[in-house]
Amino acid sequence: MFTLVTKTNLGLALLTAAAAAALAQNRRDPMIDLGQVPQIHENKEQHEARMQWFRDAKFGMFIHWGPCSVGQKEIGWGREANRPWDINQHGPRTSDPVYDNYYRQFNPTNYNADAWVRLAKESGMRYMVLISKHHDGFSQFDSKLTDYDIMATPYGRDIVEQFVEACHRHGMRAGLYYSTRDWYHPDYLVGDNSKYDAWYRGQVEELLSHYGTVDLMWFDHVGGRDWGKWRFDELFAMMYRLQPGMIVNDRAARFCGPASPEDRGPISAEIRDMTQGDFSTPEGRIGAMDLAHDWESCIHVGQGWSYHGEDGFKGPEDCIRMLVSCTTGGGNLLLNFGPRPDGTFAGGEVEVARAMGKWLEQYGAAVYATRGGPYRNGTWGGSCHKGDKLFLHVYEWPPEGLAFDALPCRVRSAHTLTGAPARFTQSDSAFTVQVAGADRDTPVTVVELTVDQPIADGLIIGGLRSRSTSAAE
Ligand code: FHN
Repeated sequence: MFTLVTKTNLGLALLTAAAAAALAQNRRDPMIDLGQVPQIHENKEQHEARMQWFRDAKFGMFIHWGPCSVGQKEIGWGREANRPWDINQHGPRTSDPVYDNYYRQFNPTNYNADAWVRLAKESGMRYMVLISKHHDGFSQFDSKLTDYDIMATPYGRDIVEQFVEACHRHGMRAGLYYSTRDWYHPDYLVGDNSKYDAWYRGQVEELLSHYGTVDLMWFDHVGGRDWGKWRFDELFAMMYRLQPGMIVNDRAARFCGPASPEDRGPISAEIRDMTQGDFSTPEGRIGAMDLAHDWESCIHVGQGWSYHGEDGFKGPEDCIRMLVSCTTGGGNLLLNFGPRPDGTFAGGEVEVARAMGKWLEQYGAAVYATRGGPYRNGTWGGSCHKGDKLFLHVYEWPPEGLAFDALPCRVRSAHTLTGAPARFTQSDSAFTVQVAGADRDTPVTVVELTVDQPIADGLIIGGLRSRSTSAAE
């Protein structure tokens, strides 16, 4: 993230600095001087460098796993009790004795972090994000700040440590998910929340101190609406001190926002912008095409985020098209797997992983390290580019072929990535392309155009027109 400080912003910042000081009086420690945290005021070049791997990676594995898998209950949300919606519910919590005691049965003796990372690599994934603590409050790592953690289970070994170390061994980017929302912790949102706020930041500090390099932090909402209940300045300053190159999603402060008159807003534009993180996180859907801001769609393969048995998985072709739609729209796909209680993946998930890996072996050159556009993506497919190559990913072919707005460059040649000819016409007003029926592929036909000059990053020039009417060359 980087912010251009204009006169207006500066004035606002000065005005709210007084508010910041006043607020800090309510809390033990003075506000952190975020001007001393380079990542928060990095320039465009520094930001581009920090985001490079993420933008090139395109495809990651999300993993929702915990003792809830023992009962096939949805992680966090599977607690039957008075689900403690965290907003304005500061009263006694009703916990679910069954859900909250699954940890006593949790013994994933078949958990093999190296096997997980190998499967992710086989599927063409370039990063992984593992749940370290979900809303249910259970810590999948050896935390000195709670007894409700993996060390209290029959398994008794640090899941997160094994995961991060396996990522390092296999050259896989390691991400950790952490839910600030905590429906188990007795101090959560109680009073000024200062006890819980310090506790959860202590856990994040454990995660970012004990396991070596963490490439990505994936937060998942806070509760309540009162920005004054949280010290995000302390959180981000600590994170970047421990992991200078790490990137952060947009949910560290998500759900903060006034819901009652006494709720305070962000004490400065700087804090508000900082907590927006480095990428947005459309969930359960393909993000809208956006080449100006980084984004990542998170979507589960199974019936829910965590394990719900051996059926009900999305098919490989749908998942391949999801990856293509994210890539051509300028974003990433974080595809979620929910391991069984024993630490293995269900067959339906392994099938998707292997099929996507096979597809990427053939077409990965048209995905990895590309940038979205220039044609607006849609139900037809989408486009992306890299150097002098422009790739058209086509889901559906009208019989007469495809017609697009004119390109800002000349096409030198065109063929499918399976080596078949692609016939095209180009004029100052249109570009058309056609591939013979027998040469089309499912779930995507990928056409590679060689152009006489690179397509500018961020350029969108409209998209598919009506069906092609011109005779293709
Ligand atoms: O409530 C969670 C949900 O369980 C899951 O972890 C997703 C993943 O993006 N995040 C929250 C819903 O937005």
